[in-house]
Amino acid sequence: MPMHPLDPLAADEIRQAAAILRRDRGVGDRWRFASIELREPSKEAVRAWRGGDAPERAARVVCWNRDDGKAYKALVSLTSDAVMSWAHEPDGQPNMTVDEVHECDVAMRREPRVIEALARRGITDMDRVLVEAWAYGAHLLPEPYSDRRLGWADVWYRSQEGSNPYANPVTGLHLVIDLNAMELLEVEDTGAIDEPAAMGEYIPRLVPGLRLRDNIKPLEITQPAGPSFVLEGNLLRWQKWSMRVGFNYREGLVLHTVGYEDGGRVRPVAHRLSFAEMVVPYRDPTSEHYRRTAFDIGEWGLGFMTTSLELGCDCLGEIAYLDAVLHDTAGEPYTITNAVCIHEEDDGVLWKHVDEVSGAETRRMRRLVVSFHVTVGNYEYLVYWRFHQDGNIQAEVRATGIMVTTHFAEGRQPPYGTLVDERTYAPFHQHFLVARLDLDVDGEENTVVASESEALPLGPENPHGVALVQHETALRTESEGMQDYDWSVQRAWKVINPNVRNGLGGPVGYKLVPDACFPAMLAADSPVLRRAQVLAHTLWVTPFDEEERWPCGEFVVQSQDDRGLPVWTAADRSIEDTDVVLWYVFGIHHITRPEEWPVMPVDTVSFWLKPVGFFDRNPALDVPPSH
Ligand SMILES: [Cu+2]
Repeated sequence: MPMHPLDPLAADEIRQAAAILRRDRGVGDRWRFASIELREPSKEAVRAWRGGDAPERAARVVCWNRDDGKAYKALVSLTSDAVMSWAHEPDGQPNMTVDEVHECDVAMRREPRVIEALARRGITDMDRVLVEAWAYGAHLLPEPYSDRRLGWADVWYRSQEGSNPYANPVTGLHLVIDLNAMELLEVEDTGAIDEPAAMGEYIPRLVPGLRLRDNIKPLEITQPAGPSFVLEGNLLRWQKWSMRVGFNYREGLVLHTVGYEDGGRVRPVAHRLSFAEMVVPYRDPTSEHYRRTAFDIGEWGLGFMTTSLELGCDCLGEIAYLDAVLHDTAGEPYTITNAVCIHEEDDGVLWKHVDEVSGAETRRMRRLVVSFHVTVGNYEYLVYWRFHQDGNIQAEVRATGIMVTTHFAEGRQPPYGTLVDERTYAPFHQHFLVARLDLDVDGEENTVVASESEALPLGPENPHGVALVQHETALRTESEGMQDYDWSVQRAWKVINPNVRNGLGGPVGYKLVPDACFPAMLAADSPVLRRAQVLAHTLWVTPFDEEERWPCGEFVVQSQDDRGLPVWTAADRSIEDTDVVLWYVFGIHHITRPEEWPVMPVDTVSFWLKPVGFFDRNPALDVPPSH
């Protein structure tokens, strides 16, 4: 199978990119590769590509020298085996890496000061200790070390072999670590000694008195003739939908060139769909949690955090899997097997009517699901893109895993969290997800329209008070594109192509149907909001620029200010009748519950993209009856 220009970098390409920088830029043993990914070709190049010849291939690379702390961004041509650009990046730090977190855990468990602090608490088996580094925001960096690459760490303890470390936080003990020197700089120790409180185990053999339900009969999904989708390399086709499946270290799954076949041709819907940032501020100012703001995409990377999926557990039915190829900090590739799951699901009734004379017509709905799962420390995020027969697209995210908890004095109620076990509380926090939606509705020249309802006042034209009208307001500039959810007018946003008309005379369009949006509830000058100004609005709209990928900036580790959306939109560019990108903010306002301990049942949020005048009528009239 010839390589497509949008195919992720293969293992030998990753190796080659690293080798070129070692050869031509003196990248040595003391350096780390933070990221090596495909430099995606332009839209023109993708459209023009007709197969055959190997496409021009290039890699984006971020690496840094541990000795002087300097980070560089490089563009490397794999086709011509040369460095195309190489630039020092003075602001912020490259993303956190799997290697550092692991090396930090190993090194800190050998530190005499850590061993001593734990011994005072009666913890002596260092094999059962977990030291987990988190990234800093610039405003919290301890003064004497603020020019270094730092991590701060929690300490956790497994009460027995193989048990859950997050069940036992070591209260009052935090470490500040120079991640380049892997040197312990400070031990913050309140000396607190807790009685173990929580029953935080979820593995059946470790849960006291647990009896598993025994009245569940097998439920099997079989597709004797195989699934209805076709996967050729990374090209996925299913009924009328087609798309290319991509993957990178940061966004994880990326869907490219999403189109719907209609009237014998593929009509473009989206050029690229992904999750571009995720911000999780903990809303607890106490000493255990005030630093705890995670940028799960910018700091950690959904790709790097992706876990292998297992048939029958993670995905049920006739599954096709795609592996993902990533790399370690030495630039050596490795494979995550079964990283992306592709399958189809029955989804109940699609449409139905019962007529007194002709009887019932019912169609069952199928949907195509492309999904992946990530584990970021204690938490899991499960991401599902679902494509429906009626042209709808749903993006769903499920949060699960183990909540962060802290011991709390007996008989009291914590002010910034919920008691979830004896003397144990889980702090409130929020999970903001930022979807990057590069829609191309029947082509690139699109306009975003705010769509609102208004109930007209009583009057001669409206004597019964039932009149409802719809207002459509085109968003012409980036400042107008900063939009907030408004329940009172049922505000939604339509991406229309004013140059392409449907059979009824209107512009073709797709509607972003907002759901799971909530206000940031952060003061305008709060450090978290300064680093993630994207959270201040539900929607941002920008004109497409291939370099504008990360809404809170590329280097969010130790960032002071958001160097993404607020910087780009300061020019207040036109977003009318052009190639637009939507940045949609939604997520979970997580007011913790006892039922979410010791492991959290999924909390599920989603939004929809629905055709609005994209088709002239119900596009699923042609779905055959299933009996
Ligand atoms: Cu949560």
